[in-house]
Amino acid sequence: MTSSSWEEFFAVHLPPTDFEDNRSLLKEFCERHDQYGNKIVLVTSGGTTVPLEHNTVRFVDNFSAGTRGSASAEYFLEQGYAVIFMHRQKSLEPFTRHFSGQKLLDMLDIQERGPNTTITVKPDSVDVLAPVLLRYKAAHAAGAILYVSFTTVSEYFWLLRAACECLANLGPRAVLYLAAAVSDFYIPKDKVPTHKMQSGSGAPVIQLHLVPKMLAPLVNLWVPEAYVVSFKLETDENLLIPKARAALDKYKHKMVVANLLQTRHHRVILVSPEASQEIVLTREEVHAGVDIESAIVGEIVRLHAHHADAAPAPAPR
Ligand code: PAZ
Repeated sequence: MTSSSWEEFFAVHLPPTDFEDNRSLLKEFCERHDQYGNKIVLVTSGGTTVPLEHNTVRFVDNFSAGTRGSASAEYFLEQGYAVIFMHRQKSLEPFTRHFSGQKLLDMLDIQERGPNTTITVKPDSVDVLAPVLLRYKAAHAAGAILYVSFTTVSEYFWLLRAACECLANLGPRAVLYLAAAVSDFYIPKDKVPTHKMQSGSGAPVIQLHLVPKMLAPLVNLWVPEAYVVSFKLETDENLLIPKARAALDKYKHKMVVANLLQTRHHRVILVSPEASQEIVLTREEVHAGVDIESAIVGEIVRLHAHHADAAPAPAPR
């Protein structure tokens, strides 16, 4: 498998068609919150795709429902952060995640009386819906959350770099919480066929190339003062901590949240250069619907405060 540099990746892969619109939204959001001295977190969420055809019928996907990212975004908002929620299109989103599938429709009643139709929330659903709706309305009224979405790995990288360029001005007030499951492999643009692959042409041979490691320029060049948290997903327990430590040694960022696919919703390990801390939900907590993201975000917010306090005062602009 071959790999290209990150510069080469951006030179070869053109920005997505809605890129300039998203860049303007990101710029406006960061400038507005920077003016008030707010903290901003970039939460990435969901998996990226690698298209096998330009007119894409098939693609390779990365596993992630967006549970981690969408829940975490809500807890960062609760802690007073402005949130850029950069997510895979159609993956879980903050607030609406509580009512996925048929849950919302099951909470409603409908009465048709002649020309008047009334829709009401069932009395026993008000207590469930109201707190989420209130937090949703408050976040939107305050302009505290911006949604931007990606599908392919190339769209993800273009958005990630654009968000970093806008966040750089915030210096240590910015947090990057990179929970998305990003493909390590891709097919270079010139090797992707234009049209749907035909079975009549025989079994296709597909060579995947290594995606350049964007964490290196991100930490060193794009947002050198930010508090950067990456995530490490493994399926083999023996690899988890060694790989998290190796990432910290290599990229010199602040934290790796290590998790196993099988247990990710009730156990994580926060690995930092100085220490490692396990967070485990009890059986009762899992049963009661406690989100592990509440504890993860709480700890990151605490450590970020130290990071921001320890940073030298910003130079006047
Ligand atoms: O989205 P989800 O809740 O189903 O899963 C979250 C996760 C496992 C994708 C995330 O915690 C994570 O580890 N992201 C990084 C994955 C990676 O190593 O590429």
